[in-house]
Amino acid sequence: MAANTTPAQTFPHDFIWGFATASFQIEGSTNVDGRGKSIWDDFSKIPGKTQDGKDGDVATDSYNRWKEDIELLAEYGVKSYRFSIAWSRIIPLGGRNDPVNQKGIEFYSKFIDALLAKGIIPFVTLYHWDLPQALHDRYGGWLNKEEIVKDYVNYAKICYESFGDRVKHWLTMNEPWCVSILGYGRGVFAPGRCSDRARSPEGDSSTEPYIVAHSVILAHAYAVKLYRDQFKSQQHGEIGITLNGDWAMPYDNSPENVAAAQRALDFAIGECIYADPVYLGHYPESMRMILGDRLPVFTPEELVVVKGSSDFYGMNTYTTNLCKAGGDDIFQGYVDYTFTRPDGTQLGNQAHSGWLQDYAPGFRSLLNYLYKRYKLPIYVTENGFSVKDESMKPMPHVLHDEERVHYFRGTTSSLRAAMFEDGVDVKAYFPWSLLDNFEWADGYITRFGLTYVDYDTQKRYPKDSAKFLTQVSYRSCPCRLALLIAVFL
Ligand code: GBH
Repeated sequence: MAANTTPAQTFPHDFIWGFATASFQIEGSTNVDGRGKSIWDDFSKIPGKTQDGKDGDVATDSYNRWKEDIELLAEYGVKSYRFSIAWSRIIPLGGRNDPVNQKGIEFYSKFIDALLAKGIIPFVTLYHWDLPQALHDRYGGWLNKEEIVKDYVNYAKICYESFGDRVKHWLTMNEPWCVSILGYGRGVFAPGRCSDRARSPEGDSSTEPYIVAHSVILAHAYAVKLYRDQFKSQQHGEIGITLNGDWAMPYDNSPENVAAAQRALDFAIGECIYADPVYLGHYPESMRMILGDRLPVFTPEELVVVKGSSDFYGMNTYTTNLCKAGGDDIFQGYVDYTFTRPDGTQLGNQAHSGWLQDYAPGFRSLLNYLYKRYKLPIYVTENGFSVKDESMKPMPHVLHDEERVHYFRGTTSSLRAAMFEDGVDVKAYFPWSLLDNFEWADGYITRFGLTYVDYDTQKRYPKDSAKFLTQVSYRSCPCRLALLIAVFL
């Protein structure tokens, strides 16, 4: 792999790059302008659900500071910004017969206009985990396929109608694996349901995640169908889903660990519980063998809508796992993950998040794997690193986030190698995240920002990683010319 870049390896002029965030992680102002509660509002307030006991009421105060955020994006010179819309700002009670909140529409509308005025392309996620609480209370939210699919499609429709004249890039769902497995299997994310009664009074980890997964795929697929049938011909946008997935390598060469790594890809990392139905039209065999009739069946009619329901492969990826057969975690397909190699060395530098180490070659491998398997252009919609103990570091030292710079030096170089040496068609890259923000069950302790947020003052300070990404990786060049020269030399 090329360690350094040459001019010919800079990104094509239509390559989309920018930074990403999500509504509940940054907006705060949970109680203003008619917003209804989301399932994270109360969940994050239950003692023990977030590491620091903090909630999303203020977050990075971006509902108030949106102009400042756009200024920052413009200063960074990004081409695009990936953000999400809070369903419960648009329809406070969530449902198809519930009132629409004009103030919510106005907020995102002026936000989109302001981005466009700065030449920044809005890249919009419709659902980044903040289900309206009212739908959860009314009929069980994602557990009720008949209702939720219709309500989600109605919400999507309002968004296409309100913003689709200006938004040309839609993501229906962020990381449905997390929605189903973390929300209804492990019970660590809202609504926090699972079989462990110490954690949750209700829930069934052996069935609910798959019911939820099924609803989420169908809601996505019918929202895409609606867009394609009724909006695309006038609005000319593209739409797809974004899935989480980390690269899996066998712990050693033993046949069972080689098989385990493939099973991890099939099963646990989130690609195939969604990707195979969406892109190939069926669940992977290894999942069917383990889960049997727990996997809900698509009717032939549903399958027609699900198959081919994404214009591109939306990919969020952070790390690589070494895989060993065994363990009791069905959500990982009975595969144990480790970062420690057989010789005792670590795969890479450890992040603050226990599940994350810096291992750039895995990023290149994953891009190749997904491109070969699904044969669609890839949009990398998240990729990032939490520096260990960053919350404890003093200013201005904290701004010199060398480990994050190292991470992005690696991933951007892997990205180039995948594109220019391996021929993978990657069309977009969004590092996570524009800002330090509400890191779900971690509260504010774990920081993924390229911009440091001082939560006492809400002031934003660019970290070295932001400078690295804007100045080094994407340096636009007279590409065509450089390429021609390189070819003729
Ligand atoms: C992204 O998910 C989210 O989209 C984003 O909102 C978040 O801020 C960002 O990651 C950083 O965390 O140890 O069993 O709890 C990344 C995918 C999948 C990574 C679940 C963490 C934890 C598994 N995530 N995984 S577990």
